Amino acid sequence: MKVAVVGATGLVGRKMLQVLEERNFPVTELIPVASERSVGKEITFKGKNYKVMGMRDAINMKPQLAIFSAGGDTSLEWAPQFAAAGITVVDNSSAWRMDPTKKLVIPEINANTLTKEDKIIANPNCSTIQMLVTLAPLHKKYGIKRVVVSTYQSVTGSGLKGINQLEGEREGREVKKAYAHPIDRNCLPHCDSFTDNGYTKEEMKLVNETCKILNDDTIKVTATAVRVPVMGGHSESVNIEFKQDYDLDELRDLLAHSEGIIVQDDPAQNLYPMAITANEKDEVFVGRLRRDFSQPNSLNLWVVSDNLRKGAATNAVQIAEYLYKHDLL
Ligand code: 2RA
Repeated sequence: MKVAVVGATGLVGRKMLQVLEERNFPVTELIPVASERSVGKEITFKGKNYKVMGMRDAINMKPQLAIFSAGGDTSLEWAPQFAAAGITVVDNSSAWRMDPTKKLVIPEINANTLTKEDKIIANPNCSTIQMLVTLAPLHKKYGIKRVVVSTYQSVTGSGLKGINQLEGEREGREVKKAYAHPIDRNCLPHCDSFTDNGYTKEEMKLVNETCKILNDDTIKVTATAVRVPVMGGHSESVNIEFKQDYDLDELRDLLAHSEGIIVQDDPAQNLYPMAITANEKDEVFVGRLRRDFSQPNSLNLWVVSDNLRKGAATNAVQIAEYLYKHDLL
């Protein structure tokens, strides 16, 4: 299959190439696409060199699939042009996520809603993906009324500029700033930009995407998204109020047998999910499961996942795998 990767030279784009190769997705010809300044650069994929090309040339190569991670503006301009040429687009930007005509997909939850007519498919935000892989089985069994989440997000969520600022500060080098303040030895309650309601766009993604993906607008969500000086992996503290009571051991067992989840939950052995152990893995790691004694039917848990993999590249490739397996391309 001819596959285009749009944004192939970026942090997530490069991770997409890595995951496509690792999972042996049936790519017979790669079409790496990037901005004009990167055209002509060479990309090595499955031992073969490919030259980066521009958008129009990529469309003319007629790939069956294009996986985008090139920012919202580029996706708004070009995803419809790829789709109009009959190319199925899986887009990692926020451009199409809340568009009522576009599917927002986490394969473990709602890939079964996909059809051949879906030519632009949205990949949810990284912090949403890891939270919902965990919440979906719990919502199905117990019904979720309300979620309170605080995130602790890696600088890799800001791409190379986030990594460069942290490394530069640690090494005492002047670098281009990704953030409003220093990030080394600091935490910033500021991911993405602030909106008129006092929340950041990152926090509102958690609020809005949760209801769309679980297809339930009654779920109440409130979020605080924090940038932390961590190189790989987002962590989240999640408080959940259910519609009914639960048995903690039964709930833990349900998660342990849910697709895409690894439960790491043995405080006596200091076993709980950590960014350094989730890094470069595709699962969502859940631990610190405990009843919230402050209100009925409520639970606290801790979720960690590699934001560049399951939070972006792997989820997108898993969508592509579903499309290929079910002959929807
Ligand atoms: C972040 N979730 O971590 C955003 C990027 N996708 O900044």
